[in-house]
Amino acid sequence: MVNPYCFNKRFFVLFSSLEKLKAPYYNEKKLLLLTTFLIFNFYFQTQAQSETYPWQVEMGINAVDVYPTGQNPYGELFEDFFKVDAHWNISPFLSYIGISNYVGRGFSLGFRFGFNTLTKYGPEPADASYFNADAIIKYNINTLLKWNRVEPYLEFGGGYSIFGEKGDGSFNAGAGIAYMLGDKKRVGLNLGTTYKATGTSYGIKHFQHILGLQFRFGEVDTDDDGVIDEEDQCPDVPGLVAFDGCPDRDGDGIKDMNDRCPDNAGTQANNGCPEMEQQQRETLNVLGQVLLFKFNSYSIIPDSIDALEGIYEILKEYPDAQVVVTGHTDSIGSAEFNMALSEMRAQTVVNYLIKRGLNPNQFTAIGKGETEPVASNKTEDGRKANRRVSFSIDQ
Ligand SMILES: [Ca+2]
Ligand SMILES: [Ca+2]
Repeated sequence: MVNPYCFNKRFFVLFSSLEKLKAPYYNEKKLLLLTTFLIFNFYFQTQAQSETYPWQVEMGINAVDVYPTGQNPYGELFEDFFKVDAHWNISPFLSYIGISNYVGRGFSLGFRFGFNTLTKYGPEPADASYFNADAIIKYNINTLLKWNRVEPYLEFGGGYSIFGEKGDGSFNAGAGIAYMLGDKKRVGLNLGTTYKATGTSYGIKHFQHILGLQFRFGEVDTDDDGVIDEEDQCPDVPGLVAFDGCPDRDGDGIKDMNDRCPDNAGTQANNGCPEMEQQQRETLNVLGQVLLFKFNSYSIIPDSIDALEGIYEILKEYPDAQVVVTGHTDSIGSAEFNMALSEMRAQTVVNYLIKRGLNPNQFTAIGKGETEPVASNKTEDGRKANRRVSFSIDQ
């Protein structure tokens, strides 16, 4: 609950200082001009920093009270502020409308228009129409408080009010509180009051209270992916709701930023890169088996290009795999010669794959010479099986 006494006292101090501020150069029109200038200057200098919903329209009812304004013949500032029945002119239907735009750092700029029918000036009966148009600079205190639904605010600005036939500019200062509803907090209930200090002798100082609904909209979604910028971790790249607006190009359930192979569907365990199936590992080794080199040479015979292409086709799908290519020979010739030869043959295969465009950092070429036979070197078939290149994949 707001303690009316504290509320009154605090605002009395605020408005008293405003009055003092104005006293030496009591020229409302200049002040109004200055305020308007400051608002627009501020508007164009402020870098627009989007809140979730930068636009707001509001509408509701207003009440005008000329009594607690410190203006003769009425009461002192804030005197009988809550004497609703006796002093307030409440317009019981839609009687004000406003629009504002968030410009950053808690500030919004806007306009508010209202009308009313006045039946009393304080205790005195009256019969006058009322109209107001105000330019507002609003500061949402919740920018500092970070409360969930309650948004207290302060506002300042300038405006023009017409009482019956007479109109006058005013310097305005107000405060209020909004209570935001729903999951998205796009709709709020607003209760506020504004003191309008008119300047000239025929102007009438007054308070205008408002009670209305606010509707917020205009959320920015730069990449148009349905996740607004405010909640979008990748605001400039279309993405998925499940990944806070970040993309998963290969659709493997691992978002691109965490995916070491963003264009190849993979597994979580392999950081988004595909895992090579056992069958493909075996195929690689079968192809390594049919690779033929010239006798005592590391040059591949042209007939083996198909096998090399087969190896390339498999490995290009696994840009993240570490591949150890091992050359082997049969036992004909010296062990040292075979060791060197096998390593060069492995390197020949790696060179081919790199030339085809695979990543050099994926490959290691080693030679095992005749040390790891898979068949007997005593038969031609056995020796043929031993002359091979094998592949070991580490992911
Ligand atoms: Ca977005
Ligand atoms: Ca992915």
